Amino acid sequence: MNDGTGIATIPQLAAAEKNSASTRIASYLLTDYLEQLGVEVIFGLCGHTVIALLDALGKSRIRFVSTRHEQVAAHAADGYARASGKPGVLLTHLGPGITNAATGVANAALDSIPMVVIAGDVPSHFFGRHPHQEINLHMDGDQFEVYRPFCKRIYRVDRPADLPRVVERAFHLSQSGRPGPVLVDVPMDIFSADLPVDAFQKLPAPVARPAIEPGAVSTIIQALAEAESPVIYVGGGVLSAGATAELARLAEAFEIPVAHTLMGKGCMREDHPLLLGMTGFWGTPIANEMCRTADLILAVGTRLAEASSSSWDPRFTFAIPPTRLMHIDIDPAEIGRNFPTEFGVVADAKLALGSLAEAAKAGYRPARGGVRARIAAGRREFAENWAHQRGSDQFPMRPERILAELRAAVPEDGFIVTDVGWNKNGVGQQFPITVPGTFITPSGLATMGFGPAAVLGVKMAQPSRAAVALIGDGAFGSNPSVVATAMETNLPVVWVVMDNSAFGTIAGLEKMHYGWSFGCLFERNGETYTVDYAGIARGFGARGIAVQSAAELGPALKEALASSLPTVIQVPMENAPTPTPGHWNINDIYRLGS
Ligand SMILES: Cc1ncc(C[n+]2csc(CCOP(=O)(O)OP(=O)(O)O)c2C)c(N)n1
Repeated sequence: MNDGTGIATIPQLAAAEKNSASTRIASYLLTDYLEQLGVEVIFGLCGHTVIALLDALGKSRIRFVSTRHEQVAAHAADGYARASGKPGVLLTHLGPGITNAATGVANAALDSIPMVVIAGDVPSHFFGRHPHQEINLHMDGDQFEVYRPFCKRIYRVDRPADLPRVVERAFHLSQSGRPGPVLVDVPMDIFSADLPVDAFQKLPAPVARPAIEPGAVSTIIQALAEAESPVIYVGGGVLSAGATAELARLAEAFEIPVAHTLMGKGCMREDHPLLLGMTGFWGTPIANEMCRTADLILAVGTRLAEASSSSWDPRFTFAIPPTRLMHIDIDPAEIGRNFPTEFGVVADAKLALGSLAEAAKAGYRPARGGVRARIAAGRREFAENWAHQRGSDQFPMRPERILAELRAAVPEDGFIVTDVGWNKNGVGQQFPITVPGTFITPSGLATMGFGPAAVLGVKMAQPSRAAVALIGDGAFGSNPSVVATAMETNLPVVWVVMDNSAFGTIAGLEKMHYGWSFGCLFERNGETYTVDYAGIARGFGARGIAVQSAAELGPALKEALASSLPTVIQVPMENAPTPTPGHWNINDIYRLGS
């Protein structure tokens, strides 16, 4: 086994290794390792760079959900992560595969969703020769850079021996601290390389979440006890940390109203008397007002981002200062970014709220007797604006009636997955959520196309619970192939398509500022162009129901939820805007010219 020098050559070593029973092809070892990590499902789309891994997956216990577009796979992995609490795993081909998936991965990143993306890449021995489908305009084998702005970490695996370490790091990082996606970019030859059978040994370490120190608890408790009109302001971090019970205990102990962001919806039962509702542009007047006039805000697990903060304009949602801000977040980068912050704590929301609630038990009881009545009156007054619409027989339907029918039909623990448009804004503002985690929405990136696909992952994670995607026709039309995937995977999800023959929200915005909706309406030869979405569903072999009157929606929903087949319910809807009690600075920017 040598070339006469007595030293084995590299090909000889490789051949010897291949023959040895102590090595195995990397893709099979990787699959075993993923099983060991508890991965049950991988969403993705094939390509020549990943079939070595597909072969291994096909022979494993892991389910592979093959979608017809990588963005769908990424959103489905995202939905799976949100509904299961485990990282979503996505598999993509190189070049157009990884770029197609980018939107879905970025969407997960901006909502702090744990995800591991495994992408095939060109063979490493062809680096420099610009092989087929390689992204290389700045560097050879450079596709992983496309993910740099939104992934927590991007890895390109340059040697087979690095694969186990990189995969372990990816699962560790995606879930630790502030969760998010991590990319593992694998030149395809590495999937087929030999590795020692025990190469994948190291498991991600169990990590204790950062707690709040006693001194910080005292500081916050004292401030809350002394404040006259404090508000607890809650973001998605509270839900992802599973801290809703601790939140309620703290709020109740001190009789403090709770307002929330879009991602924070569900942090308290909608009928909790201390719940103000959502803030911001599409929020509620009482939430905006009590936040704006609070003397102290304790923000937890939120970025204090633009949409929920009325573009940080002090006239609408937050006037900080004079309001004092204390902020608890898992990510130090979030503290102090958007407002002057009196006190910041980097901690897990569950541990922090738990410690605060515990300390509050012992403490002093402020007399904030009028708070509940004021909240109830504020919520009632706003809801009166659309109360009559909830029973409206108008057809095309009023969106409020669609929400009312949906709430009546979907069990409390069922999932409502939205997209962007009236569905997201209206549900955030008007739809009662009582079970934490049942409202799933694309917040940070606000990606049209999320809802129809994410619902697949949600249902996969929680098959025994109802999963309904409430989406616009713009979103559904952008990738109806989700129905094929639901059929292939036997996922009886329900899509309720709010059909206004338009990218309605933007159509309304343009109309308001420019008097028309050029470029936002679905038209053919100057006439409204309507699509038979229910018929499309039937074409995929699924059920399609085209609702012909408002009265038909309730029964259609019941039928769909009872069915073992996926169902598209097409609901003609008036393009009525969602009320906007807050502010969005874009409205100060548009200028009508000639
Ligand atoms: C991928 C993507 N492209 C564009 C937008 C901008 N956008 C925000 S809302 C919206 C309209 C969505 O239309 P539809 O799904 O029909 O819902 P509707 O607004 O009519 O309720 C668009 C295009 C976006 N958020 N995401």
